[in-house]
Amino acid sequence: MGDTAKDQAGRTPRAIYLEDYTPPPFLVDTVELHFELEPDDTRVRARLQVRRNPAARPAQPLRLDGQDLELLSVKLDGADIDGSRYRLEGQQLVMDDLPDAASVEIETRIQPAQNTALEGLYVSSGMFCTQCEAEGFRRITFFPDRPDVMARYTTTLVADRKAYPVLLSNGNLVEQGELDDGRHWARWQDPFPKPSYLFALVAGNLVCIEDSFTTRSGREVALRMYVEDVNRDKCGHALASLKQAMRWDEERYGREYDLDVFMIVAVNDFNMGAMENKGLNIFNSACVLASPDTATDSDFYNIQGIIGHEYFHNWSGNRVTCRDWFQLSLKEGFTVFRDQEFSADLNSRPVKRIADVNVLRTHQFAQDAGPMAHPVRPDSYIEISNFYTVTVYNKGAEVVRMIRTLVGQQGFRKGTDLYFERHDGQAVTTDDFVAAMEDANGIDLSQFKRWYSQAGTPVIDVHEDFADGIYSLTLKQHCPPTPGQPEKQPFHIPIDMALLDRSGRPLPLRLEDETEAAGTHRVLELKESEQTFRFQDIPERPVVSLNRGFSAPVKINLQRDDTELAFLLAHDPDPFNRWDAGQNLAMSVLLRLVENYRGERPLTLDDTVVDAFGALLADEDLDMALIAQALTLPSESYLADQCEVVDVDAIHAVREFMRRTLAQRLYDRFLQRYRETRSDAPYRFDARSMAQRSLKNLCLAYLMETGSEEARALCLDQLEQAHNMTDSLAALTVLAQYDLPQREPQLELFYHRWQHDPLVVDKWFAIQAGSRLPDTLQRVKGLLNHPAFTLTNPNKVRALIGRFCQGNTVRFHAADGAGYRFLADQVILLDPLNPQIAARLISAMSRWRRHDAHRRQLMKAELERVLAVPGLSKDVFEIVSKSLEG
Ligand code: 0A1
Ligand code: ZN
Repeated sequence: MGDTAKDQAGRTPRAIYLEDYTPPPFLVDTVELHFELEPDDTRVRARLQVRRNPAARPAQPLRLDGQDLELLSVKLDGADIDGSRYRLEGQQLVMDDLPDAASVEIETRIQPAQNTALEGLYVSSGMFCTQCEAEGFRRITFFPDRPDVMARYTTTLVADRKAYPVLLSNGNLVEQGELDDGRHWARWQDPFPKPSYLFALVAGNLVCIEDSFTTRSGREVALRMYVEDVNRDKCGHALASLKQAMRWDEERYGREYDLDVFMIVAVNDFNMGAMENKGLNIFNSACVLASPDTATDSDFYNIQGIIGHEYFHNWSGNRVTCRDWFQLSLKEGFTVFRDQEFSADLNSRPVKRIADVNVLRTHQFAQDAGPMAHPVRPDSYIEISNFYTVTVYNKGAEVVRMIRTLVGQQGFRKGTDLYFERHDGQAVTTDDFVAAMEDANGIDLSQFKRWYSQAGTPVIDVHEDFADGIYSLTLKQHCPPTPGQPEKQPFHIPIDMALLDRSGRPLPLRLEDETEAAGTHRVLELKESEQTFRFQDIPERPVVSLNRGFSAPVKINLQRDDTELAFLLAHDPDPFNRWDAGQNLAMSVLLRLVENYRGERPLTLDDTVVDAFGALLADEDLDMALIAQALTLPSESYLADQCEVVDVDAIHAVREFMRRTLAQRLYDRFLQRYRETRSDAPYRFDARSMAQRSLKNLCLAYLMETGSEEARALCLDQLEQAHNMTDSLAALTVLAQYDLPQREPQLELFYHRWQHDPLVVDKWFAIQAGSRLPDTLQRVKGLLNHPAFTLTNPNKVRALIGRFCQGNTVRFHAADGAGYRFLADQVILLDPLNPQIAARLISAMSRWRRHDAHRRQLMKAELERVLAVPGLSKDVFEIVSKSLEG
């Protein structure tokens, strides 16, 4: 750890360790909260019924967390007490010598309008709202702000009736009334015990869009969505998705909703996507509001998934919650798995799987290979907000998926039934989750649990042998070292596989100890460092299809030539592996081009490769979305991850070369497909129409690579004619990549058309920040001063700065270091306002060691400049210090 940096309180931030966990000394049975809401002077009264925890070490004091609070008064069992009966110790209020049960009442003052960190109670577009996960509740009142303290909440809100006609909190509305000073009040009661991170309140001038859902046991649930009046027409998709999610959880997991009302609120300023507060989900407006003319297919798709995700948390997270924050993946990994399956069931399963694996391989594998690598269940952290990561979420979901693969669909359902039954109302650990799976299925998953405790991406080296009708497959696993974990034990890895004959048909599989063949695919369980599987009666040398459907989150090391990859791309019956073969084919071509980039010879592309992609494009039977995914070349950042030392410019140049060459050689096919897929039908959100639009827009992007007049005319025509955001944004995004006379006027036109809609303006910022044109950084800097931009809105920051630094590899990594300087400057400005967002941004430089010496030096210097800033947040401190160390 760097030894000069200090946190905001002037201390060097300390790490918290899983092994130091101890049960809470006191439990809280009930909480009565009373809020008098004023933007600059909110009074909070909290009355806690506390009781000594019989499971804790005796004679410990009561410790209540509190941050940035002005303490006004403390009462014990109804009587005022003075400072001799309690002490403020760091960020805790400590009371010694309490009786075994007591009522503690505390009054505090906070300033929500000054809260730019967006944790705790804050004001967004004139409304009050909260974000308490992970440790935001302590910014509202003094409380044991840890998830293993579960209490019943009653919340009274008092506010000006005109400015805040809507007053919401968790649970059911039990009483409301008027005061004679123009204020009104409402009291909400949540019958379910919950941890403080699930507390929420909202007060504002909002309209309510209503719907309802009848549970399968016949209970009627009121569904209410609260939004600003201008957004009243953007609620339909979220409400439809919510009903789909409610039904799906009943059908797939036997889980019903448990309150009489389910509320969703859209807010403009939000650090993440959404939050599962009990009965009162709060959403980033970008992740919930949609209409065909302002939201794209991927927005619609994501909203459906996020609505599902937050709803599913009601069981996986709220009714059964986490004992401590090291267990975050208990709720997040499982819930991501649930939302992935929900989307797969409602749309195209292979398309969803490919998208999810793409995220995992580009972002999670990269995290595993860098200084912030951590296990799915981390064992230490400095700032928990930094651990809402692709590892905890997405790799966590893969771990749950592997359990399902190992126990089968029915065994998995038995396991989840047991888990919910055993732990309803409890705060538990990932070990408890695994134990339920083991007990329900009578199996031993002790080796498997290494997936929770060991970081890093396992690599499997594959060796094949074929002789005398016996095909031998040798799998050798190893896992590279990660910070704090130099050596790893072997993982328990489920590898789904098949053997294909010359025409692509899967062969019957019989292992040496079996009497007859059973099935044409197999889940092999690799548990040793090295294992050989021998398949009998194989008539010819087969082509192996390995890790089908990406059954394990590993890297497979198997040398194949272009012909074999092209064969799999054309024939593998597993759609995921078909796509994967295409990616591997493109990747091996691109990596060879990178090798030769600085040599004498001009770049060339073999016919095998062009023909393979051309055949795909012409395939009338294949799902159009799969074609589009297969024709999308691996991203520059994914390619960079495959290189020892990253050559940013070479990677960019060869990828552009391959796109251009495919576009030129397959021009007619792209054109034909483009024409076939254009349609004037009104917008519909369904898998088929989305697939059609994705293929059409992919074709347009390729056609534009050729620079033809014809392509340009098509692009401009699409911009003009488009009757939905998917098509107009796709055309504008392509146009923004080229220095053409129409570029500026079209960007301007778009802004003027949509300037009243902040979510569309975000897209407009992002398009410009993502342009590969050389002057992009200048442009981004200029846009920082645009009236629509503000550093205090996370969506704006992500659209402009985030897109440039994380989604525009070639411009961000410009050799003069201007991109790095820009990022550090922005992080230094942002950190005092919103540390969470600042920390996420600076992560763009955490893998600086992988670059050439010149860029390494530049990035390191910028990281050091950030680290030297006095009063740096814990959030940024942790990322920067670990990046410099790792
Ligand atoms: N539990 C939420 C994610 C979330 C985490 C932290 C937040 O504020 C800092 C907000 C949301 C989810 O998984 O959706
Ligand atoms: Zn979640």
